[in-house]
Amino acid sequence: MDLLNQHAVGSWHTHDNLSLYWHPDYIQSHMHLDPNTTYTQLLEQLTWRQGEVTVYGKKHLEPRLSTYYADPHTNHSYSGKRLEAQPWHPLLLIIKNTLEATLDTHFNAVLCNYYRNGNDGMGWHSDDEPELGATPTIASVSLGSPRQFNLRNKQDKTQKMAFNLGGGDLLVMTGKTQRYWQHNITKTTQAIEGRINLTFRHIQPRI
Ligand SMILES: [Mn+2]
Repeated sequence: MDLLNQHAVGSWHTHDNLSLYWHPDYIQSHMHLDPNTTYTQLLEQLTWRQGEVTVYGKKHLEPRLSTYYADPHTNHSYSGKRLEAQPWHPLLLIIKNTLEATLDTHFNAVLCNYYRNGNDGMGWHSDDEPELGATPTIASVSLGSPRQFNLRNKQDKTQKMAFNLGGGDLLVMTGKTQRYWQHNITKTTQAIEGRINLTFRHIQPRI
């Protein structure tokens, strides 16, 4: 796969249509940003909202806050929720530009999620909305407290993989990962601080 340029030093995890690239401490080593400062800046400066999603016809408050920044006219929706594109925040733009250089790809949107504590999480799902295309590359940057990120095969749910994503880590999902695998963030009773997750995507224009 021609995804990465020669400067990337993370590791690939590939298995049965799963295609992941994990680069711990990416923010520190590649961008020379302090992950704690970056976390605090984004927590204070992004316009966080608790969204409502429709799952099996019922409306729920999402157990996390989120916000969406993107190029103009880049519409994105999931679980019956349409995301309103806001103009790029300068810090998100810096991270986007660095990721594009590392991964030799183009992103035009970022869905940002804020897990306030261990009671926030996200159930099993795939990022398989049609506007992402058949084989999306999604680059996820974690900031704040480490959280466990799990993956399982859709057909054979005994096939699993887990990552403890810490502040500054980059995890890229690509290839057929969204088609054949699901992911989640499990809730935990441990007393933990918040985590911000920036998921950079490329939304395909509507034809
Ligand atoms: Mn997801």
